[in-house]
Amino acid sequence: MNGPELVSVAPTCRLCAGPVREWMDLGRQPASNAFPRPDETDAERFFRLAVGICAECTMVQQLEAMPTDHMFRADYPYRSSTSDGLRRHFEAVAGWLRDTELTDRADLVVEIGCNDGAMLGVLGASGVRHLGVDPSAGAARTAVARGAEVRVGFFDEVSAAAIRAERGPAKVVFSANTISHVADIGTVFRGVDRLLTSDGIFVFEDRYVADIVEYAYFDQIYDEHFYLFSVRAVDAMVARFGFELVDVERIPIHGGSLRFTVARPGARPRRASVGRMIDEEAQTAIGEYDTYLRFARQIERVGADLVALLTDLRDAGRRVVGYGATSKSATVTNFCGIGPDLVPFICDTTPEKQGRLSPGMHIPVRPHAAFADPYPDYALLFAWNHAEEIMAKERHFVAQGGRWILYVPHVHIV
Ligand code: JHZ
Repeated sequence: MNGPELVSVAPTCRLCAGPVREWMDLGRQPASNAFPRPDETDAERFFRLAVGICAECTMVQQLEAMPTDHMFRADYPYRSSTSDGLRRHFEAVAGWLRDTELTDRADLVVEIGCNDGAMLGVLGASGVRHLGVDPSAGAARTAVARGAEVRVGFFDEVSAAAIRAERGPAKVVFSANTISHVADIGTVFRGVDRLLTSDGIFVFEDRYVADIVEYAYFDQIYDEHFYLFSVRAVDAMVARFGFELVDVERIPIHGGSLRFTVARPGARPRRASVGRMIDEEAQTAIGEYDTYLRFARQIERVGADLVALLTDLRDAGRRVVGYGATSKSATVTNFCGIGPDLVPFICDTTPEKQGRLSPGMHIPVRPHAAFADPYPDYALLFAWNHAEEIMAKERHFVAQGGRWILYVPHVHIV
């Protein structure tokens, strides 16, 4: 076994230098999207997945960080378009930006972390001036095939300055499920500062910490989700980087997310939604340490219940298969110690994950066809955020007696 690889430790807040109080240690964890081949397991890297909250700005953040270039490599396997729901969501985002902001032929949109072009491909097809920036060459190839233009690499002040020099300023900078992933988040905001027009907007979507706590989505905590955003903490963060949070909206993605709209101070009216949500967070104590301590106790309970259920099913001779080799499943399996003895394989539609092993616990990942060959007795739904879509698709599994196991907000069988 490799020892934990401690890369960088932040006893103080990455944003305001206030003290960070740890509330949960989820143990030794791998990079959640590094699926090793069976002969590559010795090269896996681990870190201590510990989460805390800043006593001053209330940003929830990890105490140690997996290095960015290890998480987001050229062969990063996640693809936004593997879910119909996400594809429809990004088509809607593209339509909204095109109709409200990108109305002039000269307007430029830059997407940070464009992945396989689920959003940008739609704008490209509409003739909108655009550029995606993404470190994954594999995902970028698919985006390009969809008609999007992509620069392979990270977005920071240097690449942003180069984009501005080549193409001029951007009216919109957009990003989904990326901004919270960057521990050194100042590089992103300095890049946006270089790139954005004086009246432009920076729109980013990310998971909402209040939903994670309320519905016990503890598996949304993994290496890539370095920060868990609240409105109050993001409001303070963007102000620190010289911007203003002008709007915030709840969106039903990945179990509960927020769409933040940021502008230069005074450039856009600040909508009432910002103050209203900050007040709601104060009423539900979302910025308080004790809220997270209670959440940590709930996580321990869910983990113990899940292992007990899987052990009972195995001992009773029942077949359980994992469904969806999500990043989230890395947290669940490594935190609970769930390996191939309890879940012999996970099926997943992503070709880049198939034939490989799950990070850390080394559960084989098989193509979707393996699910019905033959159907298991139980399917452990790691992709619970796509439950509606998956359960509709897998009606036959249930019709012939199969059952789903869910572990959020508590362990239950449906
Ligand atoms: P899904 C990733 O998280 C990583 P993950 C990242 N950090 C992030 O924030 C979100 O995405 C946006 C498979 N699947 O969306 C495909 C099926 O097999 O929950 C995927 O491997 N059959 C950037 O990985 C996985 O499940 C299906 O029918 O937690 C879903 O991954 C469907 C719908 C999915 O994100």
